[in-house]
Amino acid sequence: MPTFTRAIVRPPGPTFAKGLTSATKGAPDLSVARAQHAAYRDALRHCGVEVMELPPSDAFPDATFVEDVAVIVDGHPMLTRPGAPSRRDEVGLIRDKIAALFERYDAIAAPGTLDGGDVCEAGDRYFVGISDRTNEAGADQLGRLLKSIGKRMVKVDIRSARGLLHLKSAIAFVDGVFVVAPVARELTALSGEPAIYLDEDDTYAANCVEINGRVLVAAGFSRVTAKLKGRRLDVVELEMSEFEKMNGGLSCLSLRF
Ligand code: CIR
Repeated sequence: MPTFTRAIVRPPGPTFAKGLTSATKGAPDLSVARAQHAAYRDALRHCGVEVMELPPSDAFPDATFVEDVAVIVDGHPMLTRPGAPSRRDEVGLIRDKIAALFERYDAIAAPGTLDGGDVCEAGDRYFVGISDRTNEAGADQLGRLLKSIGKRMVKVDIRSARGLLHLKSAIAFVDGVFVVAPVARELTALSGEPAIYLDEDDTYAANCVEINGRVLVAAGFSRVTAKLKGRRLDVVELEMSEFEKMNGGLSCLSLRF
């Protein structure tokens, strides 16, 4: 696992409830979402990360999910081209920040589409979901960047996995093993990989994040917490209810590098 020193975040904006979602858990409460986001930022700091906060967006309800608009591999940023048309121009909100932080950056070009939520780093391999949001052309463009810096891409077609938005909606890579929700169990790209398997009811918690020796995980999933603690991991639980209502996982609220 790389050491992370910084993270970019964007608190939810006033139109947050108008974002894309297939969840049936009701409308999110903006003030609760903001409080949950503040606790998330505190947790990042607790992991030793400097938090860089971008302003909330009025125009883009899903812009709080910053992970989807850029992928940073070993200091090499790649702006994405989100698969959802309503999110495509969110990239423009982060370009200046990336340009200010890095000497150069790449960008996914049409007809490629790629959401950062489909990119799961696992050491020198990057598992990239081919989904309704990320297409082959987008994955191939990221694959070329990865190859140029000695990393390998493993494509994972998740289009047959029912109800899965992104690859990382169902898997994470923590402590050198995959955390896998049942919906991802049959994905052939993952067969033979060491894994912690979760129960169906714990699917949402599969999207956990390891940062500098700690693991951030959604609160309310005691079986998952116990499995991670069983590996002697320092687990930090975070309330995520309002983001879950918008299909957002824990990882998508930050860009870590
Ligand atoms: C969307 O549908 O794009 C947002 N409502 C949720 C994006 C969540 N992103 C992620 O899991 N990486």
